[in-house]
Amino acid sequence: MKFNVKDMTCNHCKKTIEKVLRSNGFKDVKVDLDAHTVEFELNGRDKSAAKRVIETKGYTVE
Ligand SMILES: [Cu+2]
Repeated sequence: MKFNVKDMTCNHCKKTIEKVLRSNGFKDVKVDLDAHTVEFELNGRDKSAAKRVIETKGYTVE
C-alpha cells in the first residue's frame, strides 16, 4: 500500500507517521520524505483504517 502525504515534511513527521501506523498493526512502514510518500503492508487490516490513523495525527492523505 502506498499513500501520498504531502504535508509530511521533516523527520518529526516521518517518526510520527511510522509510529502511528506500526502501533496500529501495519507492517514494513517506510516513509520517503523527498517523495512525500509512505509505503506499508496492510497486514490484514484495511486501507481506510490506515488513512484514518494518519489523519488523526493531522496529516492529509491522498
Ligand atoms: Cu514534520
